[in-house]
Amino acid sequence: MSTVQLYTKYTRVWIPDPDEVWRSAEIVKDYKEGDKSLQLKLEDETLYEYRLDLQGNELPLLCNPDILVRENDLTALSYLHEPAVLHNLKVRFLESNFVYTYCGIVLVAINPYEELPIYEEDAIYAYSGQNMGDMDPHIFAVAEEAYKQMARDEKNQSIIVSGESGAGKTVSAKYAMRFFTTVGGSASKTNIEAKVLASNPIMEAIGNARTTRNDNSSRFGKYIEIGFDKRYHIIGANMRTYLLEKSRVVFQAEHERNYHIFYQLCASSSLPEFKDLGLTCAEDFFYISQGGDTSISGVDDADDFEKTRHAFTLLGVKESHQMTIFRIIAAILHLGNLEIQVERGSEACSLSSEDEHLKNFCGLLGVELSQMQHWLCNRKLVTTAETYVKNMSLHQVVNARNALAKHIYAQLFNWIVQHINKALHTTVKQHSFIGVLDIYGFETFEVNSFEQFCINYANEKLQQQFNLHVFKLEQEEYMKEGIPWTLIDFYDNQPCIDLIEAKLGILDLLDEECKVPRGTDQNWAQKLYDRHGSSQHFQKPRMSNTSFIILHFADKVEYQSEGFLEKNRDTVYEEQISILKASKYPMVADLFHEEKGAVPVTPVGKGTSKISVRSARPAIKAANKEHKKTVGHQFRNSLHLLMETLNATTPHYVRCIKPNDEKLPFKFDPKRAVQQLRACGVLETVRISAAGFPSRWSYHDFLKRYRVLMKKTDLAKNDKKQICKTLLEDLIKDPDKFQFGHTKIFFRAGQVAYLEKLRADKFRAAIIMIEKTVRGWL
Ligand code: AD9
Ligand code: MG
Repeated sequence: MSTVQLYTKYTRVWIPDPDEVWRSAEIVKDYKEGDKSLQLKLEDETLYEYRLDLQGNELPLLCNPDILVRENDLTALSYLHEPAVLHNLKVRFLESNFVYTYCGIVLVAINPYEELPIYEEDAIYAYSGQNMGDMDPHIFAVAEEAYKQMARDEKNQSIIVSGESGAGKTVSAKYAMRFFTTVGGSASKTNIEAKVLASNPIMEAIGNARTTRNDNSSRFGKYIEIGFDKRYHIIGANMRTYLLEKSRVVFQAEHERNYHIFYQLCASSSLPEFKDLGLTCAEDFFYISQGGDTSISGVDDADDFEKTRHAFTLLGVKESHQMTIFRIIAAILHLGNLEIQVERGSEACSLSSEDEHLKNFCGLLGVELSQMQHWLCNRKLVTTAETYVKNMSLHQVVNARNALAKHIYAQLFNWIVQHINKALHTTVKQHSFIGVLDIYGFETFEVNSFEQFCINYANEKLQQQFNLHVFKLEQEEYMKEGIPWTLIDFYDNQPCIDLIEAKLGILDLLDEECKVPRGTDQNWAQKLYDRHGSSQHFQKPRMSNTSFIILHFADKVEYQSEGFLEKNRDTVYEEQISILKASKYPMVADLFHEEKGAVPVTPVGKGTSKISVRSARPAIKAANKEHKKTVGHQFRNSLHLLMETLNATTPHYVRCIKPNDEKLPFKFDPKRAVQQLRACGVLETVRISAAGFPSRWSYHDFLKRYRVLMKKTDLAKNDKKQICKTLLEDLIKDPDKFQFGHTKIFFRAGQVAYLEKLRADKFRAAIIMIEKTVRGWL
C-alpha cells in the first residue's frame, strides 16, 4: 500500500490554519495519483478544495484514529506530528481540564493559571508508591518515579524543568520539592524538610522580579540537590545558581520591577529596627522605580518581607547577619540616588560630602566617606612607568556606579546562597540525591543580547543532554527486545554547540575581542562573519553589520552584538572595591575579599587628558594579565559542570507550556502553544520517537484488536506470534515498517493508523453488507 492510497473518502486530515494553526477536515472523494487537489469537508460542513499545487504538492498530514484521542501519552499516537500533539494537548486541557500529559519520558505541563485542588498532601500520598502508568499524569507521578528509581537503581536522579517565562517552572519545581520533603520526611529534630522548603521564599525574594511576562519571574537558574540517607529520608540539600540577571539591579523596563527584596524592605522601612536605613517608599528610589508602578496586584510586600525574614531565621541566619543583609540592600538604593554634579567648564564630576544618600551609603556599609566620594568620580590608570588619577565623565561615573551596585548585589546574592547551603549542609553520610533544575527556557525577543545568547546556549546544551538520553533509552529498549538499534536515526545538535563553545567559536572570539585594545562589538561581529559565515548554524543578516543569527534547535535567533563585550567583561573598578574591602563591618568586607583581579580593563578612550591613547596601551596589557574570567567563560564552565552532574543522574523531564499571554485560566492559544512545543523540544522528542518505532503493541493486545483482519484458518493456529507475523507480512509489504521483538511488535509511525483504517473499512463493509441483506429481506 502506498501512502497515496491512505487518502481515501472519510479519512481525516490536518490542514494549516492561520488562527488555529491546524484544523481538521474530512476527505470526501478518494485521492488519485496525479490529482491537483483534494476535496475536503471542514468541521462546519463546508466544502473546501485543498490545492496541492499551492502546498508544494504535499498531501496533508493525517489525523489519528479516534481511539487515540485524549491519550495520557502522546507517543502512543500513531501519527506523531505537530497537529496531532497540539490537538491532544488542547482537547485534554480544554475539555477535561487536564494540565499534565506525557510525551514519552517528558511530562508536559500546561499552566492553568488557576489554583487547582490537585496538589494537597492527600494527592502526594495518593501518588506515593504508585506506578507512573497507573495514575493520571502529574508532577507528583514524575517525582514519585524519581524517588522510586533512586531506591531501586541506587542511582542519583534529576528533575529537569524547562519552559518559557511564566510557563510554571518554579511552581512545578516547588511541587516536586514539596513531594520529596513529604515522602522523604523523617520527623527528625533537625527540621530539615522545613529548611529545604524555606530556601524558596528567600531565593524568590532576592532572585525573582516582576517582568512583563510574569509577576514572579526567576532571574537566575537554579539546581538544588536534595540529599537522602540509606533509608531515603531527607538529610540535607545543596544549591547551585546560574547567571543572575544583574542589569535589573540598576535598570527596569516599563512595567517591570527590581528584585522583590528591595520593595519588601521599603514596605517595612517604618519598623523601628530599620530606622537607620534611611529608607522611605519605593517611589523615592531611582533603582527601583524606573518601571513605573512599584506594587504588584495581589502581593503585599510588607507581608512577604515577614515571610522572607522568617525563612532566614528558620535557616539559622543570625539576626545580626540579617541586619547586615538589609543594610546592604538599603545601601544599594542610596547608591542609585547619588547626586552627581558636573563641574562647570570641565567634564569632571563630583559628589557633595553633604549628599544624604552618599552619607547613608557609606554609613550603612561602614566605609570612609571621603574615599568613596573621591573614587566614585575618579579612576586610576596604571602604565608600566607611572600611575595616573583621572576624572571620569558623567557617563563614566554613572556606568562605574551602576557596575558597583550590580557587583555588590551579586556578591550579596552569592553570600546568601552560600549561607543557605551551609544551613542545609549535613554531616550525615549522603546515600543519594535528587536534583531539581529550574532554569530559564529558550527565549527570543525583538532585541536579543548577551543574556538571551547565554540562556539559549544553556538550552542548546540541555537539549543535547536530552536527545542523547532519549536515544540511549530507545537503544536499550531495542536491545532488550532483540531489535537491531542501527534502525534509529537521530539528531544531534553538536554542530550548533561547537559553533558557540568550541575553540575559536563565538565565545572564544568574544573573549579575544575583550582582550584586544580598542576591541569593539562591531569588530567582533565582523570576526564572526569571517570565521563562521559558512557554518551551517550561523548567518549574517543581510541588512546589518553588527548582528548575527544562530540557527538553534528551537528557532532562528538574531542577536545584536552591541553590549556583548561589556557584559562579557563585567568590569568593576578596583579602587571602589578596595574601599569596600576595608569596611568596618566584617561581613561587608568579606563579601569582596575572595574576589581576585577585579581590574578595570576598559581600554582608555578619547578625552584622556593626561595620557595619549598610544601611551595607554601598555597599561591595558598590564591590566589584562590579571584579567578575571569573563562571564561567558564562567558560564561555559558552569554549564559543563551541570552537564556532568546531570549525565551522572537518571533524568526526568518536565516541559512547561504557557497557554496564553493574558494569564487567563484555561485559555489555550494554539499559536503560542505550538511555538513553545517547538522551542522546548517536545516536538523534537516526537521527531526522535517518530524516527524510530514509536508504536509498540504486545502480541496479545495486537491480536485482540485486529482479529477482524485475520483469516479464520490463521486464527486457528496456536502460536500467537506467528499469527501476528503472517498477518503483518501480508498487510504491510514494506518490511522496514515493523519489527518483531521478544514480547512486542514495533511499528514505524503511521502504521497503527493504517491498521486502524483497514479495521474501520472492514467494519464499514460489514455494515453495508448487513444493510443490503436487511434491505433484501424487506
Ligand atoms: V520564569 O521563566 O521564572 O519568568 P516560570 O518559573 O516558568 O517563569 P512560574 O512558575 O513563576 O513561571 O509561574 C507563573 C505563574 O503561573 C505563577 O505565579 C502562578 O500564578 C501560575 N502557575 C504556574 N503553574 C501553576 C499551576 N500548576 N497551578 C496554578 C500556576 N497556577
Ligand atoms: Mg521561575
